[in-house]
Amino acid sequence: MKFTEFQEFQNVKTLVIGSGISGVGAVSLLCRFGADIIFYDSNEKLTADELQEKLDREFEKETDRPAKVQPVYCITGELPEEVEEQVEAVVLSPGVPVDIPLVNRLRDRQVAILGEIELAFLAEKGRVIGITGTNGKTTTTTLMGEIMKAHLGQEKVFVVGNIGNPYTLEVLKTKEDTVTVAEISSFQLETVHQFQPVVSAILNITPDHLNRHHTMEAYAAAKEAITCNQDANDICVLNAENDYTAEFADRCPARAVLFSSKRALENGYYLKGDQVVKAVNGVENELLNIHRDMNLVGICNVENVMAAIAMAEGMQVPMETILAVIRDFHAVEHRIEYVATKGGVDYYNDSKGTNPDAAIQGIKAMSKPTVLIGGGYDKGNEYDEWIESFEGKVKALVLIGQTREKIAECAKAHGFAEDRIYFADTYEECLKLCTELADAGDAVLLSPACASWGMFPNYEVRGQQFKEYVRALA
Ligand code: UMA
Repeated sequence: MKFTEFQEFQNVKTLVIGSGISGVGAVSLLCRFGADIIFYDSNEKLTADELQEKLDREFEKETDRPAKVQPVYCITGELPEEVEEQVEAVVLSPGVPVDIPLVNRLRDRQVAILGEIELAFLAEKGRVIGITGTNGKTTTTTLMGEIMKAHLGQEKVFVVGNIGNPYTLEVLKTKEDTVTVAEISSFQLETVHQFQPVVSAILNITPDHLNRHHTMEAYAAAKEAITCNQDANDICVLNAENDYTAEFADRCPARAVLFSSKRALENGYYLKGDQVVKAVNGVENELLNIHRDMNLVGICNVENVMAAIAMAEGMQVPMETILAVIRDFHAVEHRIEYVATKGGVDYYNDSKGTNPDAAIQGIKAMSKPTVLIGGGYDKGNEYDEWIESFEGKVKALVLIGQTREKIAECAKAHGFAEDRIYFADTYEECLKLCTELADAGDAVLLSPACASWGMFPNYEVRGQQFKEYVRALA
């Protein structure tokens, strides 16, 4: 069974797996589609009543909710065989791997498997901009949303997806003249079938989430799937300096538009000295000065800005609108975010540095001796390049979480002095150590190179807690 129209869900026995924000969004939308829903979470610590309460809380907010919708059957723990047998379609939350036994069995039975993004897209009425990449997605998506709002008006733009706003909860507001700016993770791209952005971007592809995708090839393929329904009328913005995305430019089904932070391009956007330049057939046009016309720091952000300019031009936004928004735009929370100066020490929250490559950008952006907080959930990443990027800037390493021993061993192997490595069990302890280790004129940076899972529900909560501890310092 294949779903190409949302009307096809009428009375279809649909299993929604995962009771996080995506699952709640998917159920809410499927109710409108008239589906016969089973809302399921494999976490046996949750109860069916708790799942129902999550739905009730969402439904209460929905003022336009139809009076008559089918009741939702909620279930947690093991899914009974007789329930599984009835399932005709399944909607996966992003955090649910596509190769767990339950999903494999359903796939073998030819049951349609959709992601939450795909489900939402079936009801999309306007144009979509899709943004993926290992790092920079959230900053670029937020900036892109602001540019589109400046161009079309607040009410005509929806910013959704991995950024933390489920697409399924917004899509019914879309109209022919609206634009949806969607941050899409590799997890979400594993389960798209019809999803077709008019403009997409793959900002970069570096090792991440390998415990889920198993190989770099599979991870890159998931990212490339953002273009799987695009054609030559569509645009895909790609980073000319990333091995994976540069190579993809020749295979990309959409018209590839390139940006580079390292060299001039015959056609595309690039950094030349302190200027972002656009070239058309080798003819250059200076667009902005990265110090005067941007508040964001770091080369990674210059790349994000170039990608946003390329996408916005692809959406026919006038350059003066684009540049005006960039001039006013400030760092997104949890991305190399300045928190406070306490005792002469600057504190930065880069909790979104959830993989080594993102964390490299974090440390690169520091200009002072830095006490670095790292460690967290083990996604199977290697830390060598991250440690090498310290370049004498890191005066102490405070490590926490599942990966702390692995990182410590790696740091020592790269010549980082053992007596400058410290372990903490809690974030409170981390902060205490940092205040002892950092002197006036230093910086403390939380940029863990690891996900927060296991200690926190997500990187936002980790960053919030860090900021609370910092603000409470004398
Ligand atoms: N679950 C199962 N079975 C499983 C696995 C999980 O039932 O086999 C259940 C869990 O018990 C849990 C629920 O699924 O109750 C969680 O679902 P989820 O992890 O998909 O969480 P959501 O709250 O729906 O959040 C998801 C994204 N989470 C992940 O991709 C892990 C959010 O991205 C995203 O903001 C949100 O959808 C809206 O689109 C977070 C993230 O960490 C921020 N993303 C990764 C990243 O940015 O690196 C990809």
